[in-house]
Amino acid sequence: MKIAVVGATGLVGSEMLKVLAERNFPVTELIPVASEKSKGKEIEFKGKKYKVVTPDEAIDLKPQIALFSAGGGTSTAYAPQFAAAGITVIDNSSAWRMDPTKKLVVPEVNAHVLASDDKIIANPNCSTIQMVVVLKPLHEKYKIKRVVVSTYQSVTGTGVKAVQQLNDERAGKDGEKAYPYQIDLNVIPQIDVFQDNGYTKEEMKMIKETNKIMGDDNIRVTATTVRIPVMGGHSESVNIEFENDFDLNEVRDLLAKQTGVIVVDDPANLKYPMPKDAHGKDEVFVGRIRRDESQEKTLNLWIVADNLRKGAATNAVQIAEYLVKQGLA
Ligand code: 2RA
Repeated sequence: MKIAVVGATGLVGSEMLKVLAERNFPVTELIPVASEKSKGKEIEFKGKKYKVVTPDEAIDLKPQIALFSAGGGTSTAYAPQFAAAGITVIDNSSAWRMDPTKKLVVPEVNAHVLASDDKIIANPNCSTIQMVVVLKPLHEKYKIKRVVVSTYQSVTGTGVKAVQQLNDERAGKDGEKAYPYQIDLNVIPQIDVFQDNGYTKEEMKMIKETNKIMGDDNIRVTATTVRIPVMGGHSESVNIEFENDFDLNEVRDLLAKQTGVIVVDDPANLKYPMPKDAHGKDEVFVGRIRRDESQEKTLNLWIVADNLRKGAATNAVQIAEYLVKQGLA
């Protein structure tokens, strides 16, 4: 297949190239796409060099699938043009996620909603993806009433500039700032911009996207999203209230059986998920599984995943794999 990666020079775009190669996605020709200023730059993929082209040039090259990760502006402007040319777009920006005519997909949760006429498919927000993969089997079994989530998010979620800010601060150097405050030796309780209701856009994404992906608007969600000086992945403390009671061993079994989830939950041996271990992995890790003793039918757990992998690139490539397997692209 001819595959375009739009935003190929960015953090998520480079991860998409790695994941396509690692998973042996059937790429016959790669089309790396970026803005005019990166045009002509060479990108290596599976030992071959490919020249970066602009989005307009990429449309003329007619790939079957285009993985977009170049920001909301590029997606809003170009995804419809790619789609009109018959190219299936899998878009990692937030531009189309809440559009009722577009599917928002985490393959382990709702791949079944995809159809051959879906030409722009939205890849959810990183912190939402890792949470819903864990919520899915629990909702099926015990029916979730309410979720309270607090996140501890890696600077890689912001992009290259934020990684540079953290590295500069650690080296005692001045440089460009991605955040309004120092991030090293600090915690910033703001991810993305504030909304009128006092929540940030990231928090509202976690709330709305969870309902859409789970296909259930009755699940009540509240979120506090926080940036921490970490690089390997996002962590989440999640409190889940169910309609029905559960057995802790059964919860562990359900999660262990869930595709894409690895249970790391052995407090006696100090084993629990951490971003430094999740880094570079495609799975979602869950641990610290315990009852909330302050309220019945309520569970606490801790979820960690590499936000550039399952939270972005891996999920997008898995959608592409599903489309190919089902003959939908
Ligand atoms: C973040 N959720 O971590 C974003 C990236 N999509 O900032």
